[in-house]
Amino acid sequence: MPQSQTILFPEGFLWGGATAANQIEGAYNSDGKGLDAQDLMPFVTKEQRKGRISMDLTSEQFEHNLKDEVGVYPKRFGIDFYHRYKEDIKLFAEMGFKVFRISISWARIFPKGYEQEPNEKGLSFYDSVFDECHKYGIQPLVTLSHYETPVGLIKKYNGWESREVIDHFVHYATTVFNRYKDKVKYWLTFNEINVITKSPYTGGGIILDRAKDPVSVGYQAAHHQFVASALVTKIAHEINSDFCVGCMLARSEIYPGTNDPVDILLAQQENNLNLFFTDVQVRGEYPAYMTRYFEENGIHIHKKTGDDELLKSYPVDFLSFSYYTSLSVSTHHDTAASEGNLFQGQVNPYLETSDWGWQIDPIGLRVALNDLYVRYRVPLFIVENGLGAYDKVENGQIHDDYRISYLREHIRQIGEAIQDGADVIGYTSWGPIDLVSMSTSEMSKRYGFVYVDQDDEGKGTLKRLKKDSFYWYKKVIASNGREL
Ligand code: BGP
Repeated sequence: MPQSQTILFPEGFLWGGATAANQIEGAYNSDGKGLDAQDLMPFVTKEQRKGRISMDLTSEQFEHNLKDEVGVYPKRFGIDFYHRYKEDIKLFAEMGFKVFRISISWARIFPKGYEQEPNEKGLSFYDSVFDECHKYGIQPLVTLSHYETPVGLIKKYNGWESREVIDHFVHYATTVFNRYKDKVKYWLTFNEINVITKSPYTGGGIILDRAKDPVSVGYQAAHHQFVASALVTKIAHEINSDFCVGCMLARSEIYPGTNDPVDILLAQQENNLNLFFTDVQVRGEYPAYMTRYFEENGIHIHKKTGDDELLKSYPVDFLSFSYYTSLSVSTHHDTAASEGNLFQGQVNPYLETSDWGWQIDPIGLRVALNDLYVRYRVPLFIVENGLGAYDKVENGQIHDDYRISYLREHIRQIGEAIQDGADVIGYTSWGPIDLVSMSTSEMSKRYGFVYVDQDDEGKGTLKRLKKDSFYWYKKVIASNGREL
């Protein structure tokens, strides 16, 4: 397969790293913050997962975890970014970051999610974070909702099951758009919006056994998020015409496991189920294949008059996505399932896997970029990609050549896709500093260029150490991707 000798990234390419409030901040109940969905997620060991990850809570688990205020949930610790953001942003600046992706914790701004008046302490925390970024010429890229539905909205409405949550989200988004209109240009509405149909609690604060129609609730909630996203895109542009608002999809290129036409069709259908979300958010309409899917699966979506026009009128400005792995599907063999953070497929014998069993497929990223660009013709932004691995500290050093090689190969394929013609505007690797895992709440699943001395129970000095990959990524950014 011919590969370019020199990979060329466009001038102004947005290099950086991506995080989420619930995985880094800690201080889960400081300065008026309310609890959010992620504060109640328990620690899940590898043995407990047995290859499948549950990111949903039953009513019983929810009530139980809610009463437990002793902090046994490691996510609540984060990595103390709330108090150490200056030190951390300085490290990102040293690597030359052009952009830093964070989420605003909704429950820091509106502790229950539905108040009228925002919590000033929450707002001023993000003021300080953005100011610190700008001190070094780093653009913040802000996710409005990264699995952080406030617990108040879960209790009152069962989260995004209810249409009423749209108004509260719009109020929250409008508040932060106004407040940060001169500090933030790039916004994402819902992190990995497609997760809501896989894991309604994580994606939308929905407790399944409370849902009126458990079969339809994921897609119904997705509809509410589409409407919310369109409304805030409209408002964002009214507040500042320079704002760029993107959607965010968990993307895994889905391959047919064999060349049996039945498998080709299956892969096409699975890809459509994944891309349905961006079809709505970028093209502004429900695709016909979903009408059939809904009918065949007994899914009923309630739309209000005017919803379709709204979706059509306010599509997003760019498409962002996470990419960790590809998936294979086949009707033929029932081989072991491959793992992924949220989606499972079948083992692809051509691919190696990470310590957590996620298949590593850099070429799949090139395929994904090319497919997305051909389908949508809008700017693309890879806002998550990285390798979760165990790291060893030896004499204060971390030799993470495995991470460097993972990232190098993925970045190389981004360069190839750019040369294939895809319009790619940026790349933020996941977890530039070690953080708490989303799916397992582990600390030992590390993604960072910067090591954080903390174990799975939240114990450690929290000292930050530069890994070998820190110096490597610095070189990559300084050479605008020429030196890999
Ligand atoms: C994505 C989430 C992130 C993140 C990442 C890695 O799906 O948007 O929040 O954590 O996956 O997953 P994990 O932390 O489970 O390794």
